[in-house]
Amino acid sequence: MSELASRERLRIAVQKSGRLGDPARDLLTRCGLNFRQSRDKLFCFGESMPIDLLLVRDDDMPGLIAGGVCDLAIVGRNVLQEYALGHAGDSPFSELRALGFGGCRLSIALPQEIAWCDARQLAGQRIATSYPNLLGDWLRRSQVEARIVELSGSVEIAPRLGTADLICDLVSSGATLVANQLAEVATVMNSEAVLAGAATTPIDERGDLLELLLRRLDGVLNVRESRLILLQAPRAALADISDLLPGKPRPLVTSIEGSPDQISLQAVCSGQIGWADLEAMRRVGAHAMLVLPVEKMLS
Ligand code: PRT
Ligand code: ZN
Repeated sequence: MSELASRERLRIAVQKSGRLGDPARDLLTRCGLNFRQSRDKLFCFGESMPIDLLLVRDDDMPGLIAGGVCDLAIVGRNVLQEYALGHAGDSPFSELRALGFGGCRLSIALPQEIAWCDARQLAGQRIATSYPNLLGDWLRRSQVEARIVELSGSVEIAPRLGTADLICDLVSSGATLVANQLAEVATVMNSEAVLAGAATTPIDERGDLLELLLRRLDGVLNVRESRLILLQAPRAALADISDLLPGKPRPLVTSIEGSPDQISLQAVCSGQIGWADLEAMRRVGAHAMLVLPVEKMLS
């Protein structure tokens, strides 16, 4: 068995710079991992667990997993699927978890002065993109033949330079399109950062480590939108207050020493608790309300 195939430590590819690097490392830190960075800043040695990071460009990540150099990667779904479409012979990746950051969409955008009807009007047009496989796949599914102009960056200026008629690029706020007088007209795919791995789980120590990491990740991801609420109220208001708790959790209710008609309530609510929720609870008698973010949860 090769050295790579029999590694005991799990290796995760994380973006070296770029928009997914910091949130990826932050997420892993919240899973209890901490790292010592090598002097060349390309490798982070896991000190709390046998899990190391390789800091690379996102475009290299699918190949690193396919080649067995890394077990996992935190990468945009767009990058993963672009690679998978171009390497039909490789074993596919598995998307282990969607991570809820790096949200964007790969969209078709036209110069604002051109009216949009449907995909058929793209026939024969030149479309600039960094995602030729995803775009090609979408055009095939839309039964449209167009010319794909592959660019590695600055896609949005291609129509103004005359090198393409329209573009297919990632959009998040839409500000870049507006600044370049382009209008978003169709979505090719929705994307976000995902934890990706090879299609088959490693059967050595890394398999157990992966399971542990996924459990911790779920403990962080599942409570990310959750809030812990603490409050006091008259016992008679319990039913009304329970009805108002976002996500309708089962609250933990305790009596307040010396005040038998008063209760103290604690509940983990799925979703934000807004001012309006608190005001509604106050109207039915709640007071001393505290809302706290939840960092992690293990059931
Ligand atoms: O150096 P490296 O190769 O690793 O990084 P990169 O420059 O290729 O990628 P990077 O860091 O820009 O993006 C990494 C990943 O973040 C992408 O693959 C997506 O999964 C995700 N992501 C989320 C985005 C955006 N949002 C995004 N808005 N990636 C790029 N953009 C760009 C887009 O290309 C366009 O130029 O931002 C501009 C549009 O943004 P808005 O807000 O103006 O619409
Ligand atoms: Zn890249």
